[in-house]
Amino acid sequence: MPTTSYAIAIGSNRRGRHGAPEREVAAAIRALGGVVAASGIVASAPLGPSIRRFANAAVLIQTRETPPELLARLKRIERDFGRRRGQRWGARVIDLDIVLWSAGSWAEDDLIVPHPAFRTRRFVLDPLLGIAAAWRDPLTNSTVRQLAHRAQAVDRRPRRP
Ligand code: A4P
Ligand code: MG
Repeated sequence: MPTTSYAIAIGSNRRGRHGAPEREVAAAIRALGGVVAASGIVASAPLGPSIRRFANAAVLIQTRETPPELLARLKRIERDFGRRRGQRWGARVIDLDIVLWSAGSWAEDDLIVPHPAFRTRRFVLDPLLGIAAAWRDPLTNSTVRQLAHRAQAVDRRPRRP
């Protein structure tokens, strides 16, 4: 495989051996390797049933790995960080999701790229905006900048009574 780029979203809302969630995210960025750009680490309110605040970040990496090879490595890192299985949406020491791939899209049962939920999630789009604003989603043809600004506008919309 020639070298391609991936955008990876990182999330944590549970302490691990590196410390608080922010420390776990920073350690995951170091563990990834091939990182060519990294966002800052932001705090975000949990989406979904978990009540614990998240630390989130996004990075760009360059690698010769195919999407399944990269996913296998991400899962090894998650395991190494002490993430337990069978707690979907639960509190986790580290969550590593493949968001975008420079070579386009990938669809298998257990691996879908672009990540199906990234287009409306500010905890993914806000960090990504600083490092990959011009990256185009191959499915909607929108840039990260457009998706991020749309998601920000939705959040600013007044709530109905
Ligand atoms: N999978 C499929 N496509 C991908 C992909 N592009 N990247 C499969 C990574 N994995 C992918 O993921 C479940 C399965 O999805 C994997 O085994 C893989 O084969 P998981 O990481 O084991 O479980 P999960 O993270 O609980 O599920 P999922 O669907 O990744 O959850 P989400 O959607 O990531 O939600 N709120 C805030 N503020 N910040 C967060 O980071 N994260 C979640 C997790 C919920 N709320 C949050 C945050
Ligand atoms: Mg995940």
